Amino acid sequence: MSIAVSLPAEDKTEWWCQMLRDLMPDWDIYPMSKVPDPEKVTYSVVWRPTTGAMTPFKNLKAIVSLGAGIDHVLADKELPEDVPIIRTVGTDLTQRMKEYVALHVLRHHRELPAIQANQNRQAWEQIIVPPATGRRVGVMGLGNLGAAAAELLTQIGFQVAGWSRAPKDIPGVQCYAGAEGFGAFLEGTEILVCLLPLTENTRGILNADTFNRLKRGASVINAARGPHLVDSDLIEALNSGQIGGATLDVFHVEPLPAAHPFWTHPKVTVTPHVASLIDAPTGSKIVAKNIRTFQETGSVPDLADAKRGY
Ligand code: NDP
Ligand code: OXD
Repeated sequence: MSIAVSLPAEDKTEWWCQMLRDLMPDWDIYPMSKVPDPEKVTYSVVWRPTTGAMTPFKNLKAIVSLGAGIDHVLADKELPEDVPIIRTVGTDLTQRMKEYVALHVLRHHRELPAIQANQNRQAWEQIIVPPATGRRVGVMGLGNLGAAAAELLTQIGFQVAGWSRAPKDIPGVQCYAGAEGFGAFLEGTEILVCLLPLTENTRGILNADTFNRLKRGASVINAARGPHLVDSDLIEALNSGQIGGATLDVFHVEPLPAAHPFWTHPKVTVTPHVASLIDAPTGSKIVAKNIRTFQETGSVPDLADAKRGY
């Protein structure tokens, strides 16, 4: 019974292995590259695994994604077939995402980037903004993270709309669903927050057509995945004024390449995929609990549906 752990950075892999060993002393836990007997590996714990890395594990019972998203696992085109994928989610991670969304929605709502730019040139200019009750925020994705963020935004006072695949009922949130609800969801939105999983249906969804349906000057916050966004469409929309500002936590290529225009665009805030960063001390407890539960019962509440893509 052994567990193989793989993250892109070796020191992080070692850190996670150590945390898991402390919590699961009865298991053999190895960095994936140092597994002595691949036949004995029954669980893998991964973030962005390399293609084919799990092929030698013929007795895998489950793959644990070190994150809520599973797109980084499904990106492995040689992934062992029909092995359940467990998402790593929890109140701690949801809380972090709520903080990130509230911070950046309020920042755009209160025009903080413009106020900071004014301070830089010592300009005393009072920008008048409506109260939150006069602002419509749209949240794309109403899962663990989107629903929690939407609820928090209603508590601050925003008019909140939400969009999901299947219809939802969230107190205080105007909910829309499916392709047929997308246009009505976007209409009048001044701050758009993306918390969708990356699937074939959502790739590129933050595009020119979507931006053109928002209120002119709207802001966009993408804390989901880089490929949700068509980068060139955002730059065009920012330059034309259709989009007033953007906060981006995730990118097509991470780390964001030095030459990428987002780094220096005056209307873009770049954060380095930290919206809800999972750390080993907290995350290892969730992972250990999930592996134990799966081992005992053959299931866990946070199983992803690989066919659906999330
Ligand atoms: P969930 O799986 O809990 O929720 C996904 C939501 O998206 C659901 O409401 C689902 O609808 C909706 N959805 C999926 N496909 C579509 C579609 N085609 N059209 C409309 N709605 C759709 O995911 P989480 O909330 O846990 O996480 C969301 C994403 O956030 C993750 O996949 C990950 O990519 C990203 N993330 C980013 C982090 C960061 O630090 N930047 C940290 C953690 C996650 P329905 O409910 O009807 O199924
Ligand atoms: C996740 C992430 O998917 O951190 O959890 O991006």
